[in-house]
Amino acid sequence: MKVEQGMKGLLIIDVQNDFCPGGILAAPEGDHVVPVINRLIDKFTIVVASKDWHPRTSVHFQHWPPHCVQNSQGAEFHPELRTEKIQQVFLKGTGDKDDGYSAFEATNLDMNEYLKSKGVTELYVTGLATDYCVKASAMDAAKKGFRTFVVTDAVSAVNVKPDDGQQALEEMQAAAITLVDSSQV
Ligand code: VGL
Ligand code: ZN
Repeated sequence: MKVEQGMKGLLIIDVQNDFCPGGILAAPEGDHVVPVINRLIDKFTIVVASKDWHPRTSVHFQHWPPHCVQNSQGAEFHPELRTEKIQQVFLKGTGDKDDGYSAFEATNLDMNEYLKSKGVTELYVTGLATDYCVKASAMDAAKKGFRTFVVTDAVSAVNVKPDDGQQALEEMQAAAITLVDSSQV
């Protein structure tokens, strides 16, 4: 009998210049995720990414310094990310009243439908930032029925408060999301 094998998808959240050191809303160690993600990419047949993609003015900027403005240099992927391996980019936070923390809120394409149409049942979440968009995306993935993993050495937090990243990981675990190290993938 053939055992059904779940298709694994890699989701790379917001590995953009503005969230890396030197950027306007940096996760202090945001660039550390890049080599880890670059190694993980080869273990997946389905690789997708999100971009925070805000208009020049947005209610979102009442909470945050203006970042990841559409077509700006800060909204570009980190220059060392292996972007040629990314099969689809999902744009989120694109409206002027839209925070768009979760990649499932992307407006250019429905990510849930895309991943399901590719047969993805297990989703491995990586990228920036642990305490905002990684958390929101992983929580939505679990709600939408994906077996959801967060790769702990492939995510990094902004840490407005010093333990925000750690708290986010605990909240995700409590929501039946599995934390794994990249060596376990
Ligand atoms: C994010 C804060 C504001 C993120 C985006 O990508 O985690 N955080 N916008
Ligand atoms: Zn944003």
